[in-house]
Amino acid sequence: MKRRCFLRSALALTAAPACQPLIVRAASADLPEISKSTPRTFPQGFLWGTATAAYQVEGAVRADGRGPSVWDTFSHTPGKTYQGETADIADDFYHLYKEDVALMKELGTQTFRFSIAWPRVFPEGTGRPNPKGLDFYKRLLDALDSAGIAPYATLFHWDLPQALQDSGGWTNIATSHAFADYAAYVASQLSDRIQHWMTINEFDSFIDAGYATGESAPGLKLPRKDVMQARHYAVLAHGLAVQAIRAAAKQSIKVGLAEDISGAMPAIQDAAHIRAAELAIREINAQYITVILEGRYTDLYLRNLGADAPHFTPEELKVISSPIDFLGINVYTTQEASPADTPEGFAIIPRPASYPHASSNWLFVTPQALYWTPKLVSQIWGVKEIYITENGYSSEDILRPDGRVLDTDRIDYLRNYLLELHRGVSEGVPVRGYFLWSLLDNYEWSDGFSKRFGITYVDFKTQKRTPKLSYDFYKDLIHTNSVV
Ligand code: PNW
Repeated sequence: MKRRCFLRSALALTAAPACQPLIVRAASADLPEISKSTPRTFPQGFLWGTATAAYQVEGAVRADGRGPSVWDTFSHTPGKTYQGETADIADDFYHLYKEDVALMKELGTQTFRFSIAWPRVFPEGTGRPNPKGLDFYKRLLDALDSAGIAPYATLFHWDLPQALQDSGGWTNIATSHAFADYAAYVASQLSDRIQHWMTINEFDSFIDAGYATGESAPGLKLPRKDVMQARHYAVLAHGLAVQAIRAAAKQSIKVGLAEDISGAMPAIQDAAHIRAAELAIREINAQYITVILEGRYTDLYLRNLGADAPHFTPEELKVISSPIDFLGINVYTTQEASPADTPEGFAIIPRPASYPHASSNWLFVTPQALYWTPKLVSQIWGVKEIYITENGYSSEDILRPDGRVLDTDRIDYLRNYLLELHRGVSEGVPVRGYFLWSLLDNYEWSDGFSKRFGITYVDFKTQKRTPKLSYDFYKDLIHTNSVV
């Protein structure tokens, strides 16, 4: 009772007469001034940014000739998303992008990661491009340029043109070639203004969740063999696009991708656990990052799949492993590995029920993910340039009557993760920049608008933007290039 009284008084949330003596003490002038903790400063030139994706923010799904994507179909299918919510309007970024670029400028970010909607550029997936769709990105690039913010563009963040899905989507190799053609076209049109390109965002989230569990668009539950083949065609699409972008580019550009690499970290820091984490990262990412960086599927991956293993050719493996200039990793969470006497040589420790998580119940709070994931990736594969292409937190944000959103749990999450990132960078892990997910609350896929990841609160009825306390936290951090 006493304790609660103190807290209420200190925060001055309620006038509680019984707490008066404590308020008097807090206001007293003879308290010592408490110093800040030592700032952990990032290297000069470290890049700070925010990230978004087309379908999650743009809205305007029928504007200027945009064709339907699998996400339009999926979100309009009853029972697929939270309360049937769709991103028909979302943040209306298509019309409000100038206001949002102003928010970025005020924040002080040097970079912005966004995705280009394939169905805006090729409404049917292939065939004739739609110049009006591309014009939107030219307008956005103009606004970013005036604000001095460098664009980092992703070509595919899950919004596959529905027409391609109608002929099998990622289970059809024609989709891989269509993607390369789309990538070549966009690069030919925009590479004079965009230096950093990412082919694909998070394979697992549109292949495994789209074709195996059905939780994401197109919402299918296909036999394992078909899903394994779709995985292969998706990494093939990445490789073909890397080559296509380079061939079409008008200036020296950098190509990479953004992968939600399944992380693993040592449960405790001894040599055996570190080794287990190393083995785990390579093996549990065999189907995506490992084949992209090594040009081969691991023996264990192929053996475990048996007759369901994908069909592939040596030429395809060469294409898939086309050299990239940087690796983008989306880092939200990780899991603990320990050594095991199994063919894999590692085991993933099941999480205790009390493991803390965000509002999204998959987002377990593991700050050390930002230390271990980039460190292991750089050391296992010799990657020289890494970006954290996403990191963020869903909070039960409340817009208070005074118009503020005090998202202290998000701040705590970001501070702890960034301290760990700083630890790695100080030890030489080659991370060049960090993109916070997300600038704005937005459409969180099948969770609809029920999960808020933004550092800016969005009222989806009025489209009013309200920077949260975490926006101020990030602004200070960028301004000082330090986490404190
Ligand atoms: C990423 N998981 O998705 C996506 O790139 C974003 O579009 C998305 O809004 C953001 O993270 C937040 O969810 C993920 O289950 C979805 O581990 C699910 C997982 C990870 C990333």
